[in-house]
Amino acid sequence: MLGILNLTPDSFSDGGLWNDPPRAVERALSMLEEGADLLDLGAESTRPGGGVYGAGAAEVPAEEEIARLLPLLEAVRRATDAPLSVDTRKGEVAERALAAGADLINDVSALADPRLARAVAEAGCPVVLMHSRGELPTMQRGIHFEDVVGEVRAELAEALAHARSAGIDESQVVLDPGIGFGKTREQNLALIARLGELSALGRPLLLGASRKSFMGRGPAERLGGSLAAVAWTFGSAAIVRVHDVAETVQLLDVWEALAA
Ligand code: HH2
Repeated sequence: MLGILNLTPDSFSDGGLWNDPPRAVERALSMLEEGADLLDLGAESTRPGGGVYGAGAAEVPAEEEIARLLPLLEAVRRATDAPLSVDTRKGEVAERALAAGADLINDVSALADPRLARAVAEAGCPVVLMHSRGELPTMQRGIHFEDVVGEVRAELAEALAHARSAGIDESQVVLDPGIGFGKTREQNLALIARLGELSALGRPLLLGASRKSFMGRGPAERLGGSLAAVAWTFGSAAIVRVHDVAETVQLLDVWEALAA
């Protein structure tokens, strides 16, 4: 399980909560104590625009993302040996993060920046490639899929082939259907319901459904829906990306005990 640590002022559900080093370290350690296996540090919100989030998140220049991320990443790195992922779309940020001790890169743009692909290929580290269509500011407009699961599967296969052609070994890659990124509520539900069909791609799958807007209500009131998505994908998602670590651990413990 991957615990989310948003080091941003504007993330949709926890913006501004953890953006100073002592609080970030405290939050990181508490998620690990609660049972997170790894942490995902993000210094740029990727809230898509054109839908419920209006204009979406503002694009952050690389220098600003680095200035936000590095002190917090360094502080968390000093405090724990747990694997640390960095959520970024920018090669420059990925290079600095890997040099500062990040273990993997989580790229919601699936290698749109060739410099990020080079950094990952050179480091030989794991990388998450997430599915999305279009640009973040307008992603929730004009959405069209005939067969969302089939098309996401085909586009993730293309992302994997693109990674290989950039010198990244297939064994480094984790794939993610990109819940909430350029998809309607029904399409998000179909991708979660049929996540197992993406196993045909032969790579571990990551699911990021935590507190996403397709569940309706406000972000703080989406715990039940977030847990339902984790429960449903037990067995098909290798990694779940969550805000509510303790609650998710409890769900998984009980689920496993029932299945034993
Ligand atoms: N979702 C968000 C951010 N990064 N990475 C992956 N691999 N998969 C996801 O579904 C995913 C992601 C958006 O959620 P959050 O980090 O909570 O919000 P924000 O982007 O506003 O910081």
